[in-house]
Amino acid sequence: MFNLVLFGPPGSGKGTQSENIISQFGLLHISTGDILRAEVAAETPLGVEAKKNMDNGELVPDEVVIGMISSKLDAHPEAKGFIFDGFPRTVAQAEALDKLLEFKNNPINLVISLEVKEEELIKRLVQRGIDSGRSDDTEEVITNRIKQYHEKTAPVADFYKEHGKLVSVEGIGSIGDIFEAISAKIEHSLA
Ligand code: B4P
Repeated sequence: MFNLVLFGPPGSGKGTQSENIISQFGLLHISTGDILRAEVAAETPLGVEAKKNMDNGELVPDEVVIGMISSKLDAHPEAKGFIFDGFPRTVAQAEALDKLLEFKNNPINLVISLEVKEEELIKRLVQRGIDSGRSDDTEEVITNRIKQYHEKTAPVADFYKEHGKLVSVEGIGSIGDIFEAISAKIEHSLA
């Protein structure tokens, strides 16, 4: 089993690169952003509550997101590995994930951090907002999402660095070139 965390600020390309990684390495994709957007679209009680956080650029509470991950892991005992996209986003989530995986005897093998400077993140997300109409891609909300990232999510990188699992990949350039750099890190870790 191979478990990978794709880490980075909002708009760094986690979702974009996950698609390539899944098809190349056959890992099962778990994107908390996608799961939450599906709950919002279905207007479930969880989705109605989560939408308030998401539309303000805030994180959804840890216990909600951890519960979602736990159910996803349980639902796929056949998986040969998982790619965690957009999770963990707080140190509490990272600790909870370690506990869930410890229970299954399959720890996180590798954490890839996509490095993208702030002005590029804002440019990409504003453009995505124009193209897709995503309600959390307005300039005001993006500013808060980046603030939340620095306050709550950036410490997750230190958590994995201390555990010797973090590697960085330059996240600016063509999607194909970035994918090649990511693949090299995964191949190295698998070898
Ligand atoms: P997410 O859905 O995780 O989204 P994201 O951080 O905005 O995007 P990502 O990094 O995946 O970027 P993408 O590939 O799409 O989170 C949304 C919200 O959900 C959060 O704000 C939070 O409220 C909530 N949430 C999710 N997980 C949570 C958790 N664990 N705990 C609490 N709350 C949680 O790329 C962005 C854009 O850039 C795209 O338009 C793409 O086409 C473009 N792009 C990608 N790569 C590029 C490249 N190399 N060059 C140019 N453009 C590129």
